[in-house]
Amino acid sequence: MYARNCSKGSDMAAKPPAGDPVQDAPQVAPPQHAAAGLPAIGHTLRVAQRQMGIVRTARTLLKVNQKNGFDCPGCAWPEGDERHTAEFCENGAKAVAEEATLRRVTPEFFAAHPLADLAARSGYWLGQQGRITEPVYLPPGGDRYEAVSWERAFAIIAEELRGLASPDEAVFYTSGRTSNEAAFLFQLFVREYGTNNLPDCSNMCHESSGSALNETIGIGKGSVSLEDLHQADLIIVAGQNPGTNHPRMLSALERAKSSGAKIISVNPLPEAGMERFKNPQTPLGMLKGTALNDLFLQIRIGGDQALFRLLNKLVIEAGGATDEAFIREHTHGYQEFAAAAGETDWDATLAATGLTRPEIERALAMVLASERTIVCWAMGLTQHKHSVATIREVVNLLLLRGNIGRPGAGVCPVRGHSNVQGDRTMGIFERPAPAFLDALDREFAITSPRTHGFDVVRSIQALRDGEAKVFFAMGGNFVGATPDTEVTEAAVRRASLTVHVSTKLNRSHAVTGRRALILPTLGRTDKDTQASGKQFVTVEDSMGMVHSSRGNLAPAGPRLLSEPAIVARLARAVLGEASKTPWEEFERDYSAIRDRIARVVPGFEDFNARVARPGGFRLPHAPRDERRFPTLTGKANFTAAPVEYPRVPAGRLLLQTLRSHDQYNTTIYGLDDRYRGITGGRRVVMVNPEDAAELGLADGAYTDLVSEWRDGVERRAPGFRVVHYPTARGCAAAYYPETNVLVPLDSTADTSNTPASKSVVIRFEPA
Ligand SMILES: Nc1nc2c(c(=O)[nH]1)N[C@H]1C(S)=C(S)[C@@H](COP(=O)(O)OP(=O)(O)OC[C@H]3O[C@@H](n4cnc5c(=O)[nH]c(N)nc54)[C@H](O)[C@@H]3O)O[C@H]1N2
Ligand SMILES: Nc1nc2c(c(=O)[nH]1)N[C@H]1C(S)=C(S)[C@@H](COP(=O)(O)OP(=O)(O)OC[C@H]3O[C@@H](n4cnc5c(=O)[nH]c(N)nc54)[C@H](O)[C@@H]3O)O[C@H]1N2
Ligand SMILES: [Mo]
Repeated sequence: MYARNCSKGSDMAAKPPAGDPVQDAPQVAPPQHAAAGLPAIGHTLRVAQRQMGIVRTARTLLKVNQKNGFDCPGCAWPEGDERHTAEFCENGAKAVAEEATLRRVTPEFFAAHPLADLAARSGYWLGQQGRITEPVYLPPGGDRYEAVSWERAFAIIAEELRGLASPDEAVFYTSGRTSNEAAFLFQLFVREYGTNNLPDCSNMCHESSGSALNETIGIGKGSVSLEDLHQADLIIVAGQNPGTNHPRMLSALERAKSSGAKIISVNPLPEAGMERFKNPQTPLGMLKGTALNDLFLQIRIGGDQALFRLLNKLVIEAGGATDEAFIREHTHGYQEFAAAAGETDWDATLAATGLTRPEIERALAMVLASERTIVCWAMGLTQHKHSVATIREVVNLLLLRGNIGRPGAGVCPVRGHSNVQGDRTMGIFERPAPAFLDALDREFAITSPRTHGFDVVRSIQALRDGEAKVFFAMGGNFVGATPDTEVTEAAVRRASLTVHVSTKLNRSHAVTGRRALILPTLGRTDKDTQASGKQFVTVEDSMGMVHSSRGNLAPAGPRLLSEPAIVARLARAVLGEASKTPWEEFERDYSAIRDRIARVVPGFEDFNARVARPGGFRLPHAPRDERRFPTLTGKANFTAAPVEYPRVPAGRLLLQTLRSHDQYNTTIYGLDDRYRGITGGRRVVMVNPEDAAELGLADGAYTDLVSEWRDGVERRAPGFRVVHYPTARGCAAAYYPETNVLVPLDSTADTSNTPASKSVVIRFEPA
């Protein structure tokens, strides 16, 4: 079979569509070797003032991550116990500015911009239009959205949901900004309605971490706190770009270094933040900065399982280097693992890493010199076919030397969206644990469905195949963030109804079912007042700390509803009198929701009282707290999977799709990627100069990227500027979401089913 798939959607177009003033014309300078510092502050204030003006900028930025303020809608990195006046980073400030912008998208805007116009715009342009102020509806056959009342909007959804042959024909997606309160109500409503079809952004993000950690240590969350990072001897940062995506993490790494920690970073790219950090909180930091990396391992994409296996083999062979008491008392499967590690073929495995033996030996020496080791990771480890096996191999390394469940040591998957971890804790999951459903059923006298629901990839397949007909999104940008853009967009267009609860416009609003609704909602920075008075919500950070968040700005418009209010009203419209759940009370007073969470979700006992304490509270974590491992064996499990790595045919490179410095996932803040030296455009492909020479790709040349997959379908992203860049040999890098069109829907990680968006085999064709 051979088919040609040339992208037409605006997010993928080679040139901006006619009428879209955003010009993509990348300029290239050498990459930088330090992150943050003065330029970051200037940049922050410029971006913030452009969106919010001076007064609002000051009022807003001073409240970010304060104990009486709101949780930054940027990343999920935790706040320390002592807070600075400015407890935010450049990219957190951009996330805040995007939300607290003074620009507005009103019903008049929709009257002036028919759907076809929205569909022709870039994601950047859509996001720049501002906050959505009123619910709008696209009727069947309509050419544009029109204003609609909330009552009518909920009635339309109820009519569609009630008309389905089965509740399993509806899909309810969640992005990771949703608060604990909203998430808990959302999953309750969806289960009362009758389905577990609760896919979320986590399916595309840290699902591989959850799968690997659940199996090996018995809980799918990280085991370290900020204090642990400060106390570590060795921190390995693998597959993560904290300078851009978790800038506040650099302060923690700096502090660890000042107490003597060593840092190894494992990455195909030399990311500026890991090279040198100029701490904006200290004068000396601003001037000189701190070099963070002690060792940079420039791994080949997908070579991490091989690297960690080689390290493990060497640790075992070193003799006396393993923590025998810990292994005996707390682990299972050591003998099998040691045997498998012993048999590892050195040359083939080393080739997969792209590293040299001396480099591995330097890393080994650092591992052996460390009594307290932490491994941090993000998307560079989770978005490959063999991601779950890779993360299990990371766990093996930590188990060998007893580096879990003691201070300064452990696993640290660094989460993305600010409440993605909390949403999962609240039950946003297509494969919920029976114990969770039992507790939910007991509390609300309902019968939750027990069959597993659809994750993100299965949801797209179900929409494509007509198995699912209604698509409802609690935030996010489903068609922008998911793989195989053309397949996904066609799938979503088959729906009878698409609904988006959103703060701002994005591509998903332009790709609709037969009917569509946009429901505008409050963001983190907005004041939330309900019948019982001013409300706050709660979130859980990447390290299991739960704390409150309260916005202080006048909402973007008088007709916005909060997410809990939207779910409560939707539930009443859909479930009617049959539901005995007190939805009205939940909308009136969120502490009533928290009382229920306290009775359903373990670790939230006495929730309202404990979250009232400044800084909040830490959720229990058996491996960290008591070296107890609630796995199937009752011990921490060594696992001995065969070593895998991507095979790339001659003349092809392995493409990773990643973030620039000026974006938050599909929200594009600007066209620059400052640390990588790229400005004014996003359609670039970074290629090692030696590979480029072999492939005849001159710096500055324009090329189409064509992905090759076993289904024989040719996926093409046209018009990328070649940038010679110091990435590992055999590897290439380009930005997401422009390159999502290249990621095949069926190319996913084993077990976790996460799209393999960091392992795309591509060839180049002159544009
Ligand atoms: N400003 C900002 N902050 C964000 C986000 C944002 O878009 N903008 N997104 C948020 C979200 S949802 C998430 S999940 C996180 C994402 O945070 P990251 O995971 O840091 O994001 P990516 O840009 O995808 O970067 C992946 C990193 O892994 C490296 N990498 C790629 N392939 C491999 C590999 O095979 N092996 C190794 N060892 N490394 C590899 C890349 O070179 C890059 O440095 O950030 C969160 N924070
Ligand atoms: N190729 C490729 N694809 C990827 C990735 C990759 O690295 N490469 N990364 C994946 C990852 S890690 C993730 S997490 C996903 C992200 O997937 P999503 O979470 O679906 O995408 P976002 O771009 O974060 O969603 C942005 C939209 O959320 C809405 N929004 C913002 N704040 C709020 C709020 O407070 N409430 C509500 N209701 N809506 C709000 C706005 O309308 C905004 O346009 O993308 C994944 N896709
Ligand atoms: Mo993410």
